[in-house]
Amino acid sequence: MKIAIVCYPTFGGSGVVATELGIALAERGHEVHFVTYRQPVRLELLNNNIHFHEVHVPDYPLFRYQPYELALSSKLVDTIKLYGIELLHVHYAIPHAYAGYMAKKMLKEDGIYIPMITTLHGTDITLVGNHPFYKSAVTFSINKSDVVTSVSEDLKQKTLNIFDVEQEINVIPNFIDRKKYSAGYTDCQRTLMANEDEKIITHISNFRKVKRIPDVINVFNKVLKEVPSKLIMVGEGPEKENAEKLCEELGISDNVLFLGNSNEIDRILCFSDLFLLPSETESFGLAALEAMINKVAIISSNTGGIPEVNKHGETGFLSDVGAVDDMAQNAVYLLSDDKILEKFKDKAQKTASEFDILNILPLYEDVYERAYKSR
Ligand code: GMT
Repeated sequence: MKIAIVCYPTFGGSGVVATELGIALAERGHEVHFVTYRQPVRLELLNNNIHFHEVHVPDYPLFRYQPYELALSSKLVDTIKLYGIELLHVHYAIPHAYAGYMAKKMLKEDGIYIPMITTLHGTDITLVGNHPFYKSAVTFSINKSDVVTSVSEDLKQKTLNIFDVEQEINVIPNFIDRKKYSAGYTDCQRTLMANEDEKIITHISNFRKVKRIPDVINVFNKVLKEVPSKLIMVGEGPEKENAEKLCEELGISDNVLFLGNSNEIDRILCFSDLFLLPSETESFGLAALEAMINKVAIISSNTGGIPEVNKHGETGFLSDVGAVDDMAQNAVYLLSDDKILEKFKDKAQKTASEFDILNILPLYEDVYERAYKSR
């Protein structure tokens, strides 16, 4: 099929999922067209089956806010016509589903019918879409989608609770590409990051409030009192500066490395022992899944879709949001006994394997087919 994918091209989970999905679809022989304002970060190679179309929004002084939706829907119409695209898949409802619907309407005027699949990722429902300023438009564009998918059962339930949704919501979990990890890393350079007697704890996120970055630091501070260890913080975002300050105040800066955004998180995760994800809310927790496939155990909050990924007492532990002491205790328990840690790491990797793209891709292909047939 010829598929247009709309997503955020940034380091966020929704963009990563959309990009990896597009790459996998292209490998299966579909022709994939990414339409977004920058080339997605994980999209390296463009080829016959993978195209990228940049949405330009000219800066005009009259506008206080530049009309991105308008530019996006216009670009969609042109691209769909030019390449004979058969299906539109938008990731993250705001504003993509809205712009997608407008494109659909415009194309209909020319006798072109294009089915639209909307994938809900989390904050488009729980934080942003929920806002009264956006809610009507988000409800409208979800209901106008031909097929709606959500990345976890929890997000599906939240969507049904928050919005007046008439559409069926299909749960299609996020995924990893298992074959990338089966060989392991021959150049996994643990010694660059920590001494031999130290354990390595990692956190990866966009450093927004919802990630509860101070909890990450406070859990680590408690762990450090019991277990020699290093904390690796990967990502950029508004909470990063405060996190650096907190490390200074606690006197633990020498043990915490802030690496910024990385395109090579697997090279960091391959030598990590534990991953911390104490988020306020998380529709899925793709970062945890990526850690798990790299054989990393998880200490996380028991919120949103995380329990669908991190199995309490098997792949790691779940604690209530903000329960820093409990998280630290669980982390110390795992890090203090290599045999136990290894068992959890193994189970984490096995559990993550169930989310292999080979199992998930056919679910997307099914909904594509259904949407296409409903024309
Ligand atoms: O984690 C973020 O804040 C970024 C956000 C995004 O839209 O990229 O992530 C959301 O989508 C990811 C991919 O489906 C999920 O794994 C994350 O759990 C979800 N984030 C939240 O719900 C906070």
